[in-house]
This record gives sequence, structure tokens and C-alpha cells, in this order.
Amino acid sequence: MLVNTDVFMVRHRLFVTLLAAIGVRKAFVGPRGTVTAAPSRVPMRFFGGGGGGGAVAVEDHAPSWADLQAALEAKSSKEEKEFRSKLSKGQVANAMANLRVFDKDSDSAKRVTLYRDTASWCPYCHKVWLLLEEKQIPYNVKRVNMACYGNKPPEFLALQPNGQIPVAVIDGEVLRSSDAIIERILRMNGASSEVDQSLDPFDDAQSTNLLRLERQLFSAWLGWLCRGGGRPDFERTLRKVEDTLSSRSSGPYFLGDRFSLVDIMYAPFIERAVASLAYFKGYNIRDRAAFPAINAWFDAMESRASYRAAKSDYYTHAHDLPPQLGGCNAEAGGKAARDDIDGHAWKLPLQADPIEPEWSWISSAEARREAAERLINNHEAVARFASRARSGPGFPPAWAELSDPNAKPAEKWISTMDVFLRHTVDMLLAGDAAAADRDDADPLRSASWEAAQKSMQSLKGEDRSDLAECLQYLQQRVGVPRDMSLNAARRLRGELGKLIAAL
Ligand SMILES: N[C@@H](CCC(=O)N[C@@H](CS)C(=O)NCC(=O)O)C(=O)O
Repeated sequence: MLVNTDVFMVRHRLFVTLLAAIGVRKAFVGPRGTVTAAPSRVPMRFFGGGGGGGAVAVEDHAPSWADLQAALEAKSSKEEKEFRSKLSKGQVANAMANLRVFDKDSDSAKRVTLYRDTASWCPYCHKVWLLLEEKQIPYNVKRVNMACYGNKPPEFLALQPNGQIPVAVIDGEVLRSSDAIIERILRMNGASSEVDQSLDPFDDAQSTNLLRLERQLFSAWLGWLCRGGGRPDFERTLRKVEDTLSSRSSGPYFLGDRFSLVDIMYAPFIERAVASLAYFKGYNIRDRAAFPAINAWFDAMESRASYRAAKSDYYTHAHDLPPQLGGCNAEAGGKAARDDIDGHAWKLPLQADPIEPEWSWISSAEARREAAERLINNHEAVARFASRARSGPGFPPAWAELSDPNAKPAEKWISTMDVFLRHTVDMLLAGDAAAADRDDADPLRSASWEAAQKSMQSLKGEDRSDLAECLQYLQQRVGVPRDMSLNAARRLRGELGKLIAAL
């Protein structure tokens, strides 16, 4: 057994995914129906059309979806234009991928099905996901809810009566724990025998000790995170990890220059420790001066496509861990970090040094296009989702604070949300991206903001605050990596925040 803990066993129920669970994609031609590269700004009166049940009255000054799609296309790289088609063919490493084939055909993925959680929160699924990606073994993904945010379907419970994830079906064999799945994957042929051998740490004493240290770090982390006290034990163990990594002269990984399963086993929990200890305790593991070797390890991990695709952000972890763990212990020293992670870091103009470092491999322009692309592709479902802020909580409630799978859309808000989602995409795309992070001086950006203001001004007083609630509901539920990268989420949350502040 490589690992043996069930601390992540969940006790609760609930949650719903934002873009993923409701992610049926449909082509939509906007109200003006014309496709032009530069969005036109002819206002359109929109009193109740399509909303049902007396839709909220608003003037629509936003570009159409078709205009926005064209504006995105005009700015997109070749790789970005191919994203959706490659995603559906299993050729992109991304949290949204339900099929991965690498350089093989789709039939090759029939051998392996991985059941992992819908929201990409589960650390045990995270390890298996990383190993499949690194070995480049074709696989299918089936998604099930974690107990803290929903129910599991009977087909899954027939495979796994205790409901735990991950589960994998490999060549017809059902494997019901991450250890069993990992052991099986290690025996399969991947991209090449060199990769396979390099990843497999075998059963030598060094690897066994490293994996034991990982479990010690895990226990010390939870000891401090979930209860008062425990900081000295955690710091001692983290120091051992730092010393171990700094003793490797040949490279940044736990086995020096050799990336192996040991790194994969550390990744999910150390990532969660970084995020949660920053948020709940104000403790910064990403302090390069204090932990140079650990940070060099993160740099090396962040150069890998597998790790990038599965990487979450501090906000998502800060809110996904408490329902999984039954609560986390917040210390006063974490207050500034909590304010930053829960909103200050998204506020426009974007501050240069948020508590959570931006991902260096995604530029501001790419991040804005990524966020815009996700909304354009899923706008109908997102508008319905956000409108739930005005329909009241669903029943029964969920344990995960940002989840409410039983909530119903507020039909009268859907068409108005659609208008403001289009404004949001317009604001994400308008003008120069780096300038957009700083201010609205760029004339294109000023024009998009003026258009959004006109739509806002057409709303009745109480409708403005209700709309702000819908936008905030959405803003708080953008999940990383489920919906998009940190850099994209930061800008989407920022533009939504700008609208919210003006309402
Ligand atoms: N030892 C198991 C532990 C797996 C585990 O604890 N999974 C949690 C999620 S992280 C789970 O399935 N909890 C039930 C649920 O959330 O529905 C393994 O390594 O696979």
C-alpha cells in the first residue's frame, strides 16, 4: 500500500458545478444576428423577451453572442481556435476533458475508465489523473459528485458500494482505491518504456522513506489545519521536506532530476497545504527565501502539462476543503490572506503581488480569452445558473457552502443575466489586455464599460441590487481548474466585480 488514509472521507452532501455539470453547449445567435469582428453597439430594448414569467426589464446595449464569438476568433491563436475540437477528440490536457487519447485513436481509450469527482476537488483522483497523463495512457473520464455536493448515480454505487472515489475500470477489472489503481497503472505500458521506468519508484528504501515523509506531512498539515495547535509539528515536517529536496543535487524533484511517482504522490496534498495554510493561518509555503527547494520543486512541477491541467487555486481549495474535512480552523493571522483570496486579489485594477502568485505560463491576454471562451461556449447554462441567486436556496441544502444542487433558476432573471454575461465577455476582450488589467483608459475598453453602464442604468432600483446578487453568485462559484485557469478566473471574477460594484 502506498497510502492508507481515509481522512478525506466526506460526511456531507451537496454542491453543483457551474460550467461543467450544466455544460451543454449550444450555438446561439445574438439579438442582432450579425457576425462582425468589431462588436456593434446599437441598443436594443429587451422588455421581457424570452425570459418567461415577466422577465426583468432592461435595455440591451451589449454585443450579440455572434459578435463576441467573432471578436474572440479575431484575437485567438491557432491553438486556441482548435481547443474545442481537440478537447472533444481527447487531444488536450484539461480538467474539462472526458477523453484522453494522446497520440492514439479514440478506441485506445476504451481500456481505461476513471471515475473522478465532477468539481475536480478530490486529491486521490488528482494523483491517478496525474499518473495517467504522465504515462500517456489513453482513458475516459466519468464524473460523479462528492458526497458534500451531491448524490452518486446507482451505476456508480453498483461498482463502488461505499461511494468512494476514485474508481477505475481497467480491462474490465474494477479497482476501488487510488493505491490499487496506481499500482495497476504502473504495470501498464505508457508513452515509452523509459517514461514507465522513470515514473515507477520501485520498492526501494529511498522511495519508501519519501512516501512515508509525505504521509507525515499530510497528517501534520491536517493536524494544524483542522484543529488549533499543531503548527510546530507541521513546520518540523515541512523543514524535513525542504531539507530532503535541497539535498538532491541533480535536480528539483524528490529523486533529483528524475520525475517519478513520488512527485505525483506529493502534489495533491502539498498543493492543498499551500492554499489552505495561506488562507486559514496566513502561512506562506511559497516564500522562496524560506523554502527555496520546495519552491524549485513547484517550479519544476509547473513546467509539466499534467500538473498545469490539474492545478487548482487558493480560493477553490479554501472553500472545497472545509466541507470535505468537516471544517478548518481559521486563525487571526490569516485574516489579510483571507481578504485577499476572497476578493481583493480579483479587484480591478489587478494588484501586482496577490498572495497567490499568478501562473507564469498564461499571459493576461490568454487569460482574458480563456475566460471569454468558457462563457461564450456555455452562456445559456451559466445565465440559468447565476439566476438561481434570486430563487432562494434549494432543498435539501448542501454541505459545501458554495453548492446548491437543488436550487432552481429564477426564470425572470435569465434574459437579463444574458445581457450582462455578454457585457462581461465584451469587457474581458475589449482593448489591450495588459492595459485592461490596470485601468479603463484604453478607448475600446471605455466604450465597452460605457455600454455596460447604459444597460445598468436602464434597470429599476431594486432590480440593480438583485442583478448584483446574481453576478456575485456566479463570481463566487467559478472553480479552478474545473471551469478555467487561475489567471482566467481572476479576470472573470474581476470584471464581474466591477459590474457588481457599480450596481
Ligand atoms: N483510500 C481511498 C480514499 C479515497 C477518498 O477518501 N475519497 C474521498 C474523496 S477525496 C471520497 O470518496 N469521499 C466520499 C465522497 O466524497 O463522496 C483512496 O485512496 O482511494
